[in-house]
Amino acid sequence: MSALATDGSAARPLVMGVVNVTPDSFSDGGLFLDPERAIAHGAELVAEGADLLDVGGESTRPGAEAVSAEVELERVGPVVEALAAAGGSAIPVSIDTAKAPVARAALDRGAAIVNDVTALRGDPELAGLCAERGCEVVLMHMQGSPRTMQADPRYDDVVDDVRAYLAERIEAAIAAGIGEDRIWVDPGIGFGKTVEHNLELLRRLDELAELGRPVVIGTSRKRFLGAITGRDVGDRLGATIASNALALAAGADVFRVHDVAAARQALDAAMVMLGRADWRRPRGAAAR
Ligand code: HH2
Repeated sequence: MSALATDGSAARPLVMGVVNVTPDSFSDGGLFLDPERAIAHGAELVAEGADLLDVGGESTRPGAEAVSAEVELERVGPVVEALAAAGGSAIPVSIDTAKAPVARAALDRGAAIVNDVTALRGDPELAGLCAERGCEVVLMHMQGSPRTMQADPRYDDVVDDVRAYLAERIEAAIAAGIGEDRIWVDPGIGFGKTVEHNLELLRRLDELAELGRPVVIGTSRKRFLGAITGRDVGDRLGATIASNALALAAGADVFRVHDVAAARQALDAAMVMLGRADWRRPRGAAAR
């Protein structure tokens, strides 16, 4: 199942709702570790207008401890299964993992997309698995690893460096047999980047769109938004929305967010303001 048109373009912005089945995610750790709560949360995000759900069982926040494939799978397995089954009639589920055994089990349970923050560098088995299954793959840029990435991130030119990295990872994915039309790219906001690096990537996102693949962007509630607003992690929705609207204007296609209803409304309205959608036919308009 593809979440995009056959030419790889998104006719409208796709909202990817985050379901973190973890005890330690940076903004919602522990809230949805119980599978029943995670499943209910995913269903709620679908009702709020998500186009995709991204289910993850390992936090990648700076300094996070790695977890084993067994633990990760125990967390995400039942959640993917329930949401992908419900999504048989509704929306595709993405598995946020760098581990082939977790991805395999999630694909077996109905996931349609593999979202890998290591861009297929973390597990040598993952590229072949994705090629074999023909699923969509998100290749994200990260400098270093979650444990160390925020120590002292450096680039010559962050946008040129991220773009070159993603171009190389696209080539590697294609060489492994993954169809180019299955590949999405993501600059990895907050993954080995200073506040300035994140801002520069957002301002020049159009240069990543030139790679010709759908661009995923994940700014939701992240630390750089706290740095520029002085707001705590639970109080960054306004800044998240601003970053999503500007990223949309700069060419982003897929928006990974925790707060789906607000993002959906903002992105649909921004599409009209950008002259890319007709306001006379608002999405989901109440018949009055
Ligand atoms: N950000 C996070 C996790 N996965 N995947 C992509 N493609 N892009 C991102 O920006 C991205 C991602 C971090 O957010 P979250 O999942 O809420 O936190 P944690 O890693 O602490 O679980």
